[in-house]
Amino acid sequence: MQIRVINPNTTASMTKKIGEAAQHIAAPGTRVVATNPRSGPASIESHFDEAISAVGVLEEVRAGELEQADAYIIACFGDPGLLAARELTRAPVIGIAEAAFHMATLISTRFSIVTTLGRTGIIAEHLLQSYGFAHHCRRVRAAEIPVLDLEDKGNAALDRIIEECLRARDQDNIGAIVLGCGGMADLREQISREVGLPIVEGVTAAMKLAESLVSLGLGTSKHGDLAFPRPKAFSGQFEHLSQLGR
Ligand code: 5HY
Repeated sequence: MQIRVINPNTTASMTKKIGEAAQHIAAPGTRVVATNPRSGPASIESHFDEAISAVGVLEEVRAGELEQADAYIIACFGDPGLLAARELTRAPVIGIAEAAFHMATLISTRFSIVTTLGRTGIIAEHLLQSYGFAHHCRRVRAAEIPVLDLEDKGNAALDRIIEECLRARDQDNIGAIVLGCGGMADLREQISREVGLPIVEGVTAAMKLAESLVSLGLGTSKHGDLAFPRPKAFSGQFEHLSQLGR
């Protein structure tokens, strides 16, 4: 099977890292195609960044449909454009936040999230509410590091994340920790060793869920709100979408 892993920001080094982490955990026979939009924010750290990145995600799903992708992963912890992306395909589309929440509640009754910036924590809280996991999450913590600090091994980003995970372990009365950024895709094993708690990382969690759905022959339902968009005229920079609908 071919799984298209979409990094919604435009930082190629992060896309490469996310793709390697996904391929590393993939089952034999699963091929990961890691991509990012050509247009959009270098990192997603606000509602504005997220709104712009969602259009890029949709363009990547449209490209994936031409390459017969068997499943899609949206590798940003805000799950930007998730439901809209599901309208464009019969294949499963998994957001890394939603995947991590599902996995964390299968191994613990309570978990905390450790993300990058406090201001993006609210986005995670909104997702916890809308996905129905709010009562499982004790706390959304922030290491207060810009997302792109994760691309430079030289700074203290990893130490800040581990410190915050240790605080969560010692103060939040939890059974697991969810890492709240796609840019942390390569950190799960190291942090788990340092903190001694199960660490759920979204990209790898989403890979296993996507493989499971494809192997079960389960895809995005086309009955109801996730049916293909209705055909209509689009104008300006979106004119090319006019022949999209079915
Ligand atoms: C992410 N931003 O996963 C989010 C994380 C965050 O560019 N990739 C980003 O901190 O909200």
